[in-house]
Amino acid sequence: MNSVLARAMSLRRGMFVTIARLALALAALSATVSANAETGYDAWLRYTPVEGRPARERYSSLPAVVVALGDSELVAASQAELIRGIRGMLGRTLRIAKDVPAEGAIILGTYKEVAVVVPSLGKTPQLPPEGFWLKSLVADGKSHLIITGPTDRGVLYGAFTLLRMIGLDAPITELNLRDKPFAPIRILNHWDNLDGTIDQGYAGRSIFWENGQITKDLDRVRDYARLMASVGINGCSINNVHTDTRVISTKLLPEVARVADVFRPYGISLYISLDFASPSKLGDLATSDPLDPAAVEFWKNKVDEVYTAIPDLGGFVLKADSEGRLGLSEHNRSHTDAANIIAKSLEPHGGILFYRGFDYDHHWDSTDPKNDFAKALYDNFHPLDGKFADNVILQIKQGPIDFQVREPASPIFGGLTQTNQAIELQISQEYLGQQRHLCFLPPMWKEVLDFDMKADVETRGARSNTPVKDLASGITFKRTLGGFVGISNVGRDTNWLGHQLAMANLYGFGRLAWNPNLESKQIAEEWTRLTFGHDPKVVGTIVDMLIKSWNIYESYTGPLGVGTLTDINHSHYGPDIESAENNGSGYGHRADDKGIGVDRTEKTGSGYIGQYSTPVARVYESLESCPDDLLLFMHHVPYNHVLKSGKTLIQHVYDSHYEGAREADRLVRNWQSLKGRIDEQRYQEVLADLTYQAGHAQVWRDAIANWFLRKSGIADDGKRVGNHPHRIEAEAQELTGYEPQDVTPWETASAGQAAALTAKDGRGSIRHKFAGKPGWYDLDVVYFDENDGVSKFKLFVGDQQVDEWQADDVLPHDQPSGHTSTRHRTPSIALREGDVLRIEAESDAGEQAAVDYLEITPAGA
Ligand code: GCW
Repeated sequence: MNSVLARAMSLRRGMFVTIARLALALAALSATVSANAETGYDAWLRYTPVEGRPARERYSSLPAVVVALGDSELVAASQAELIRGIRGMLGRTLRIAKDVPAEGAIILGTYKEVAVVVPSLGKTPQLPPEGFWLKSLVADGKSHLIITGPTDRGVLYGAFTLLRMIGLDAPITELNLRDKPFAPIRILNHWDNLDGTIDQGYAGRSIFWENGQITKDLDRVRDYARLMASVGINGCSINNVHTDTRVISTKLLPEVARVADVFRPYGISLYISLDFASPSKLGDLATSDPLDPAAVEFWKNKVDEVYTAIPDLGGFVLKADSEGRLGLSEHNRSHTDAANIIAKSLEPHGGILFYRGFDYDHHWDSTDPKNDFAKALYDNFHPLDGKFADNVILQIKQGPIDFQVREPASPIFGGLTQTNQAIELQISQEYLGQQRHLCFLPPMWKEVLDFDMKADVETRGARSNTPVKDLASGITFKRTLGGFVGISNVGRDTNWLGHQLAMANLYGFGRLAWNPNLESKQIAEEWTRLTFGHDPKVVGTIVDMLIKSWNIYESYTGPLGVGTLTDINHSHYGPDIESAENNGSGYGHRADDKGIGVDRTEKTGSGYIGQYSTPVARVYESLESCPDDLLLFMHHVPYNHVLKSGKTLIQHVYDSHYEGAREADRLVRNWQSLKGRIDEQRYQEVLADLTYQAGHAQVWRDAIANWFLRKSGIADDGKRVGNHPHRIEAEAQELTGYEPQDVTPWETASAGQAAALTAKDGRGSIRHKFAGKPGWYDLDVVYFDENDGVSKFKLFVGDQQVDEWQADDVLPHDQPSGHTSTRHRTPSIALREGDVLRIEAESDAGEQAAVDYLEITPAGA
């Protein structure tokens, strides 16, 4: 951008020429900015011109000068961001002044700094350190806009808020806006490995790591820091909790410090995930026993060394003794022993230890109904309440299992009165469609955040009102630390998360961490306006799609709190209904031929419900009062149990799955109604994602509906399940080079089988003779796009080739399954009775160009 300006300047031929050139240069600049923006890279910080927006004139009074007081890097970053944002949105380049000029200015600085230069500022509002105050003020006849707060972080959040207001067409005259974060902890965790891969990453490789090193070019990290800061996130861990010990090695620390340098101007404190076994693995000690004096010494020295490299490190994240991690139990020590030793070393540096509360030693045992994975966290940590050091935060997933499509709020939130806690929300859509399915998460998060645990009912009786957001933020029991941790999986894909619309979750997490009282709809609307502009049709359509999307995803996956019903042992992506049964994973649903669901009652089940306060437990314990959407989480019920809707459980499963798949289809059409109203690149990308989702929603629907039909033996009243009149099973057609093959698990392929190309030369065909009436038809080919090769398909009607495509997606499996099943649609082909439809395919590597079925439906039906 500077070079554009410089070139414009060098062409100076008198003042007017210069101005004209500059205007051109700026126009070119904003054109480049918006052209870049439409890849999704700029996310909600696009800063596109307000030109043509009704509110444009609102901003004409904005001062032309900006002053950054003091020497804080954060205030300087705020100034740079304001210049950038205002240039983008208003086409004006603010003048930088060192001191308050002889005209009105935007003045950036902390309370103290501003009071010195604008004595008439008067009494400043009482705000926590990271709060801010945007104040229009006339002093000595000059109209200033003051962006201030108790600390420079507050100033930064104030600057981003002002930019957001302009982006949203909000008025900014006569401002007197004060705001403050709900909680001090608002951080993101990344599960990035040092080799550049990401645990549960779906959008390319790590932005932080490559080949065991921090990436050379940190520009992307800087832009990520801007995105985080713009929604008030103040900390970020950059390596997987399944840690590579080297992250704190003497050799790597200077590298890690580079990331802290990039984060610093944006108020993001760096956090590092630790390996509990570092004393032995890195320090060559005989033991990592947390009470062994040598291990204690190791941690002290190591933590001092880390702080020498990164003096403002936020602290550490530790996952010990969980999911097979080496931990304290092998030394016969408790969680507090482990946490407190490290916390003690952190204390002199003001550092915090996040101790992950997840998955402890409760292995599913079908012979012991009391042994319930969902109970593990409470059982392990409730007895330790009050024993953790003051700088330890117990980091608790929103529900007691593991980010399933619907879970109740984890009871431990209400069970700790003397321990710092933070709620962990997963932005990564691990069990929620892996950023291939649209699933806007704030509505789900809000259900948990707003859930009243009635945690102080013992002391306050019926007046108890303790929503999870208050408990997790430390408000209820007056803890100084607490708040929100988001698991994020941004990668190097241009649009960060792989799906353009998934960025709404990152935005939503930040906004809710700042203020969990915001409504999901407001968040969706803000995000949509900032990301796609203000066309009412665009805003209305996208907001509606976002708000419905979680329920849509839920309705074609796991119903009524039963779990997502995905493959729990590997990819966590497509359907695999029995994967969690009989293997100790603890995520299962205990289905038999009479009913389904886990009995977690106190009376006859695992007793999990008893971990809630009495009034909450009472609601869950009784079948009558337990909300239907969590029914199968709390109870084992027969298939013919009648729900509050009046439907039987089994009919609800059938209906909701058909409705969900239909809604997924509707999402495509909603999106298509926006053609021409948003830029082509993002339009096409989202269209491709939604089209895929609609196909995969059918795979889910059929898998679950068919599985329940077989298990329960109860037919669908609507006669849809197991009944597909338009479907042509590939394995039953005339095959050349192809052979019928069983698909595992059976429910993930139509009729349990596919046709797989087994011929040695890798070529084959599938033929079908069309017997319908002449007309226009859409032809769907449902095939398996594995991650181990790129097979090729050609479609013929008679001798005429009508389509071709490649199976070049990278879906998470190397076999035909519910993860790889995908659909190709050839729209509107003219068919006549007797036509021979032929798929000619070439297999590649291990991918056998397997086809599940063809479906011929009247065009556009
Ligand atoms: O859901 C599981 C994920 C793991 C993750 C674990 C955790 C980093 O499948 O990839 O490990 O949760 O939260 O620690």
